[in-house]
Amino acid sequence: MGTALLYDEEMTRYKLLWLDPDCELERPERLTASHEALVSCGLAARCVSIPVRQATDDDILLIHSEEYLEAVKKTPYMTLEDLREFALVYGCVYFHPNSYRCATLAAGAALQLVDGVMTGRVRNGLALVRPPGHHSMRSAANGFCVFNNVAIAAKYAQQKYGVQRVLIVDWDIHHGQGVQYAFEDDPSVLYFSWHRYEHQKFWPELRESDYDSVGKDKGAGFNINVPWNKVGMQNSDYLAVFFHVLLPVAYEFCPDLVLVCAGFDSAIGDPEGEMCATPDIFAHLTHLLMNLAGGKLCLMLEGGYNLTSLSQSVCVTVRTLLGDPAPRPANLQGPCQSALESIQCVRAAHRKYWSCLKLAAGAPPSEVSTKRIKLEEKEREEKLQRGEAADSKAGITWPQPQTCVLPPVRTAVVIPEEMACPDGCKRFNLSQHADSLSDKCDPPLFHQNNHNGPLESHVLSFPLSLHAVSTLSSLTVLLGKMEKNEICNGLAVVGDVSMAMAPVIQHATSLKQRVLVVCVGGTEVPSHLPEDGTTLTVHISKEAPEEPSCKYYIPVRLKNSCGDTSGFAQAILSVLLPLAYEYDPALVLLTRLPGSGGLNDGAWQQLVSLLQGLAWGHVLVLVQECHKALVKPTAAALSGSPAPSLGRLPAPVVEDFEALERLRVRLQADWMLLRTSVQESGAEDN
Ligand code: X5A
Ligand code: ZN
Repeated sequence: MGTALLYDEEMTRYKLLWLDPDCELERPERLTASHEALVSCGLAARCVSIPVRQATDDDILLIHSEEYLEAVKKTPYMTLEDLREFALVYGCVYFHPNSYRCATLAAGAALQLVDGVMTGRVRNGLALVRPPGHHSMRSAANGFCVFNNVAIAAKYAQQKYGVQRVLIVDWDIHHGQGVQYAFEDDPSVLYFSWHRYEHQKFWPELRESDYDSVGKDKGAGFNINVPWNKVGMQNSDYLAVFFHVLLPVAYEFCPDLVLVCAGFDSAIGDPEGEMCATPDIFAHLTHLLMNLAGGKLCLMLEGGYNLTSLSQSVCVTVRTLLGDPAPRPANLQGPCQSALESIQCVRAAHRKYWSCLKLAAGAPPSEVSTKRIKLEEKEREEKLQRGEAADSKAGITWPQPQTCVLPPVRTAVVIPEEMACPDGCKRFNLSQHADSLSDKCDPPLFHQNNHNGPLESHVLSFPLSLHAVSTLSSLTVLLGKMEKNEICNGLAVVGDVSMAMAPVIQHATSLKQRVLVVCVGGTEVPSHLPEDGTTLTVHISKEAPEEPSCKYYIPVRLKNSCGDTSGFAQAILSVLLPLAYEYDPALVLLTRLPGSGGLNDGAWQQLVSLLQGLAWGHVLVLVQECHKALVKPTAAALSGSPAPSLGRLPAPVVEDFEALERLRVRLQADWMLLRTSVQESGAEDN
């Protein structure tokens, strides 16, 4: 199942015909540059190309009024003066004789993409369209938008395919007020938007873009606004919102389809957004959404006005949709105070609607924010007096997103001979690779054992069966190949997971690389864990100790074992992922130990899938022989199949939930990505 790319050159054939500084950003090159970038890095060729069609009147009327449609239909016949006058009625928008045609193609492309995904022809996709859609309203064009492509697509999916719940994620830097208005009282469409707001000083300057617009009537709780009250937001700020607001709610909502208002004006270099998140962040935003709704993910282009930043972001996004590993999420320093203030406010505003937010803190006293605004204004004035430009948009540069050579093997499995090799995987047993051991590029395995090698003496002092030795040896070779990026990820069935872990950790840390160890189940603290930061261990289990013993061993105690899927999901989304992203490992070792009973396969697959956002996807999974049945689902997740939806999550078990929250708060001093509220005391008090 592939990734669709929808594009039609026709959508480049309209432009601004008069002088208007507010509209000149929205130009045809946005589309040509994005598409050319996809072609030149070979991504377009890897996508399934689905033809674009025009949306019909009926399609457009799903969201817009007849009067408005009729008015737009007349624009192709208008004179320049008429067009100008027509556009003036609305805000921040222009019309061209070809605008109407392009707007029907933009909406039609979104619908074709929904058709492709809903019929199973493709798994996911991106529609590269102009004009954008999320600002347009029932009877009004606005903010470069004519028809609300994504809103139409959501209604269409519900009507044509009986889709019940649609999640719309709007990561464009502007508030898609058109989408908010369309679904404000509708609990079947959850709309999430973050946007530059600056306490209502930024366009469209609407009161209803603030965090306290949560939806109306039956739709209360189904509209989530995250206002950015400062420019310069970074990768950590975006990720913190995903981990602590969007993802927990999205998993609880359990959408059947995810649509994204994919505007890239939220990336660094964009003249509208003035944010500092780098294009690679879109790999992670995309990856983190790819396991919702069984992977049914449709992205429609909205904004994005810096052609370089836009093209890079589009490429990174499509690469991720195709299943390539995401770049390492380097240098995450935790969210800034202003972002934390917004996160705290949103969580507080929504805690009565979502059980995942039930324990969220209250909103910070508004005096905190007032104080900060005053301080900032003073700062700005001083800057201006010193002659520094208020915004230094010009000189912004950033490194090009990294790409890695795709390893020839995605998933290698070390499993008992009698087990069939799972689809899409390569069996990797030492006996079958005996020749490769003498290969020039392979480390001479048995030689390595003698000094500081992977199979250290204390490990070998266990009475090992020949089979166990050969499995451990296979693992060592496998790790070496992952290290060299010849294999992306791996899965091994071992007789004793806790024993197999030690040499693997040792091997990895001897390469002076950080290793994230995730243990699920297990009754005791894993032994042989270095405490010097070369590994970070997160131990999720019924029996995990109550208190962390050091910064790098984090027990997550779920008393109801892992059988409470809500608690488990919360542990993954709001504790494990933030820790893992901040730690930025070079390798992830995921182990499934006995005593993890009750955890359902779907939840396990979610974990396996989500962890692949780290370490360029280098994840090694060890499961104990008693969990042989996990081979198939684990291998599927490792080879890139989306995890199945967890279903509608029940309310979490209170005791576990409270313990998780206490743990998160306790760890906040060491791990900044775990923060969800402004620090009570601190520098800003003076
Ligand atoms: C789709 C989009 C922005 C309009 C900005 C008007 N519109 N100042 O990014
Ligand atoms: Zn925008």
